[in-house]
Amino acid sequence: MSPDPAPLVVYRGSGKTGAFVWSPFVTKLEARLRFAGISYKVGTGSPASAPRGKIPYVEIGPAEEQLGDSALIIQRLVTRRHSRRPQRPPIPRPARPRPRDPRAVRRQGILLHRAREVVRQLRRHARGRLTDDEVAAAKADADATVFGFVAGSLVCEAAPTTAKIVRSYPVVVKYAERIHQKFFPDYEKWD
Ligand SMILES: N[C@@H](CCC(=O)N[C@@H](CS)C(=O)NCC(=O)O)C(=O)O
Repeated sequence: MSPDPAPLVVYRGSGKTGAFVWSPFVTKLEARLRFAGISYKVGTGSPASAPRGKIPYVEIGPAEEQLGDSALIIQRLVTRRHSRRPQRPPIPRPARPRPRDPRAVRRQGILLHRAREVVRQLRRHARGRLTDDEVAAAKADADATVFGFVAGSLVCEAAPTTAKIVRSYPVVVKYAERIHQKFFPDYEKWD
């Protein structure tokens, strides 16, 4: 078998394997890598040996380049690799021929004005400038972040109050269970 062209090691600050660690940022990163189908190995590491003084951090490729911060790692390994150039959706132009009835003309003018306003608003809020791939990536980032914090809260024995608050939202726990089942079947689940 040929060696992995870009071996990736995620340092989690714990030697435990087959289980979530307490850090929400570590689980956020692991979730995002798994959503994108990027395989990785886990390593222990510690904040003291991390490039930014915090876990998670990763080591990439044969050169063993180190990179810290979950958001920057995700941007480097997932978002940039999968994103395409954004496309600008066209602003609707009036259909021709125009109806002759003056009331219909006025109504059409109002509708068109509103449609253009909606497109302008979308562009202003940037959604209208995003490709479907970019929207999917943003949703996956959000899922990974929420999952990281929910799973982190549920496994962290040092924060029982936080776990209790999370458990008081059964929908949130079910959401995390679904992600666990689909993407982390090899990991022990929280109690
Ligand atoms: N912005 C960082 C935050 C990472 C972070 O705060 N990690 C904590 C563990 S949850 C840590 O390493 N703390 C150790 C320290 O600050 O000394 C990221 O997204 O990776």
